[in-house]
Amino acid sequence: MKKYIWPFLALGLSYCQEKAAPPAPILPVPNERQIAWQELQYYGFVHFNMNTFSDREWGFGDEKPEQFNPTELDAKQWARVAKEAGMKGLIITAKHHDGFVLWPSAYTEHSVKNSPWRDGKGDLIKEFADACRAEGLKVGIYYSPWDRNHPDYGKPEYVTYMRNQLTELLTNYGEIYEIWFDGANGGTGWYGGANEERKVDKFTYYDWPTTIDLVRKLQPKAMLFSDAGPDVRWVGNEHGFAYETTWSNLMRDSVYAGMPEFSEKWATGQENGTHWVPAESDVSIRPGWYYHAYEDHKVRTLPDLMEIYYKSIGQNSSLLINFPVDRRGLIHEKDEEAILQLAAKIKEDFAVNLAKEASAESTSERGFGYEAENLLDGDFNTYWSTPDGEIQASVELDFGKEVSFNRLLLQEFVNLGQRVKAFSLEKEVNGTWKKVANGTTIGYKRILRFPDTQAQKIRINFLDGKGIPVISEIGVYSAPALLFPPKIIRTPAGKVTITAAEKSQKIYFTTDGNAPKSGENPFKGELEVLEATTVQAIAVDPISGKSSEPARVDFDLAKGNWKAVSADSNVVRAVDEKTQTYWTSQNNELVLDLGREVPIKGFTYLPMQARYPSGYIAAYSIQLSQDGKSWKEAAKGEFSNIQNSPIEQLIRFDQVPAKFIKLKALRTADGNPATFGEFGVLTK
Ligand code: FUL
Ligand code: CA
Repeated sequence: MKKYIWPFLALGLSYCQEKAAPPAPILPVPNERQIAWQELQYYGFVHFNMNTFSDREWGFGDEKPEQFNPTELDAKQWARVAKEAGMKGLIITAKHHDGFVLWPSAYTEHSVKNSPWRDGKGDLIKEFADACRAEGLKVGIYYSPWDRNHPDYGKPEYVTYMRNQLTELLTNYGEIYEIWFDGANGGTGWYGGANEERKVDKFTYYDWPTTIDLVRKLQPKAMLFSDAGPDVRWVGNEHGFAYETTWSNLMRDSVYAGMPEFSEKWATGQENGTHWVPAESDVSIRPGWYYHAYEDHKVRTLPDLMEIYYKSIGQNSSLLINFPVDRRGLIHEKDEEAILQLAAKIKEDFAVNLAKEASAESTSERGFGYEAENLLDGDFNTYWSTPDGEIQASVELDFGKEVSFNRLLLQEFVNLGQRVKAFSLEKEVNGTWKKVANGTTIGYKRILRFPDTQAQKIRINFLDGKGIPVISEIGVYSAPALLFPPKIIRTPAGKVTITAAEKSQKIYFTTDGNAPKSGENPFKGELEVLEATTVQAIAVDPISGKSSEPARVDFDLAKGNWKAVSADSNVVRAVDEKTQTYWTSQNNELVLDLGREVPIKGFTYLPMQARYPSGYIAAYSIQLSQDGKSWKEAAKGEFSNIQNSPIEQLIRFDQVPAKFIKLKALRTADGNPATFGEFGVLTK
């Protein structure tokens, strides 16, 4: 509306025209601490402590300080990676459930001061804080209330211990931006040698109000995280996903840290929540929070990480990605590579805000100072709003020419409360409006993803809310397709499916060993592979024409006609072509009837891929038979390093025709019954 006014006239008007009254806040609203924090959005976790050396996720508490011995620890490397990844801060596990502390606390001997690291003179919290600040990162502290080492855990004395340690942490290391209180408490522990289960009433035992007062006194700017806040809440899962409807409002008084029904009932926040307690999505870049060499091949892929980004930051939540720092004391090369790929892709997706070049008009405007132009100025603190009572309104953007886009970003000026409950995006097609996408809540930031669409004019309709819309920013982007080698999988019956990371992409494939080419042999969903065949495929973005790197799977015999010989019906999980399922064999062997005689030249064994490994075969014997009764050993040997690297093992031997095959575990890595993630026969 204002765009036709000459600059001097606008200037004159701004002198004589008073800014209209701002919208009244809708409670709850964020406090100053929360307003400063919400801009950070993206920061990192460092899980590095005793578990790194005991190879556990939850240490029992009986570990010895001598075990803590990183060889090349360099907190500067952590900070450099986090900074390059675009993170704004880092949070370190100063003390995890096993009780070992990373600083020379005066209140315990269970600390770095009794470890070989830096001859017991090290202070990792100091090194960490210095490294972060040198990179301009904010410093955060994770402190586990549960302590499986401390003899007094469960008694009032322990709560004093906890406060003494918090006082050290919050006094000696400069400004702390977030303090992270974990809600986990499994009960059992070493507890100074008592070796027992200690249950505490999580609601009353820690006397949180007193601890919160202490934190406020020592670090008035620090955000306090726990399931229940008070400043920032857990998102309720460890996948890094917030919800399509995510409120920063929380019925805070109904929630306490560690309550069992939290995820189901409270994690999304509530429209009528009484307090401002925004969500934080925490997720590890690997399955575990702590480093395990056996997860080196399970670092999250770029599509996974992008999904996390859009479902956390894109759904009104901050994002906390964890680095399981390794035994050297470094962020592993693979984790670094993955996080930098994510950073590059985010940059690419949001490189150009098409809305910046557009003109904006709204169906209704609050008055001077709240114009639709405020939506496009890149400033969160300027916003568009409507007259009191006008909850429904639309904003129209005219790009001046047809543009192609697939992302809509909206920010509510939540400093006046979260309001929007429903909105939609439409585009103009020959004079009529057609729906493109819609959403529910917005909050600090909401990003909608939808297939590429073209238009010169779009409009955003604010359809329902707790009050009039108060919107800071609109962004419209054309994110280049995520080109990733497609996934190639097969059913036991031999049906092959090939899927790309994004639906709009075309897939081209080959089965003759040649490299797939764009435009040649498109995948139409019909492919059967029963014999040894190499399937290769690429994904091609229809708009840019760009191709992904090829994916390649060397299939061998399909497993549909095989019969696993076992009384346990779960045995099928060893040959179901699913890498995530596994079978545990009580007699340490897997016997298969292949249904016909085949020329066997070897086999493949995929160890179980589930989170907590058990029964990896470390030494094997492979035996063949014509009748399932008399067996002949075809090969025997070792799967070296399987514990640390549980990838598919492939063993070849001289061809033998056989109808039956048996894989026998001579030894498992941990002595537990043998497990089989997936077994295959090689004929080529
Ligand atoms: C959980 C803990 O039990 C995990 O070990 C990890 O620290 C994660 C961030 O929080 O509750
Ligand atoms: Ca603005």
